[in-house]
Amino acid sequence: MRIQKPGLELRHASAWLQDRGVASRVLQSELTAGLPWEQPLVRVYGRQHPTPRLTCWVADPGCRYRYSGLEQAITPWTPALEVLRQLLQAELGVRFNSLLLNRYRDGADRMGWHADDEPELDAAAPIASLSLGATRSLRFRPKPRAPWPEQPPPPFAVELADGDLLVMAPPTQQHWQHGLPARARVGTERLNLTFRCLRQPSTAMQSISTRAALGSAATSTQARAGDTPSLNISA
Ligand SMILES: O=C(O)CCC(=O)C(=O)O
Repeated sequence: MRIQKPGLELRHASAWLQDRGVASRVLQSELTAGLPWEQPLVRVYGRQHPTPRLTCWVADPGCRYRYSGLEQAITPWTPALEVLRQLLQAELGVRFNSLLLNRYRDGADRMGWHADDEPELDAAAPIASLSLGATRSLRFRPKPRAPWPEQPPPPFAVELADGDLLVMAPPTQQHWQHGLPARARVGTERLNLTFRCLRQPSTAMQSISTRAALGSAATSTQARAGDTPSLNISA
């Protein structure tokens, strides 16, 4: 489904993973158990807070991820993540060189309002977001200072369920913010994977300090072609 608003272009494909034969539950378990999840401390208004979720930065060599003076270690692509990257690249015609994973342990974990608009990101490339596990609501709101002709468009939300793909195409990050609020009644985990294109992998850094208060992390990315390894995530 296409969602178009002034300055925003999204594509939401329900059960995208399942439609490609990926067993989402198996994939979720593999990623949950197999990745070196971190809960970094970020500085917000001079005070340090643990991010209200776990994160993992997977990237090509040189794609550095930095926030609040800390640099998140680069985790190499696992076979499963490489398969997902190849699938997305084939579908979207984009080379992704990095991937931010967010792990929301339950409905209390969240992500603050932000836009993925760091200068290190290739602003001409889309960000591809895959969801696994619990359904959560991703909210969008227009940036206050964007050049809206009259009234800014109203905020809205997209419900992201297990296996869904959300493509955020340019110029969405330029004019809109997004965030994932807490949802009290959710008691199960959700993973979100955002595939990104970093413009200059060797010098790329990311700053997420202000979006961190309510939750946050986020970054940039890009990729390369190669053999698609097989793995045990087929349905
Ligand atoms: O969890 C989500 O769906 C949103 C993740 C996000 O906004 C980000 O990684 O920048």
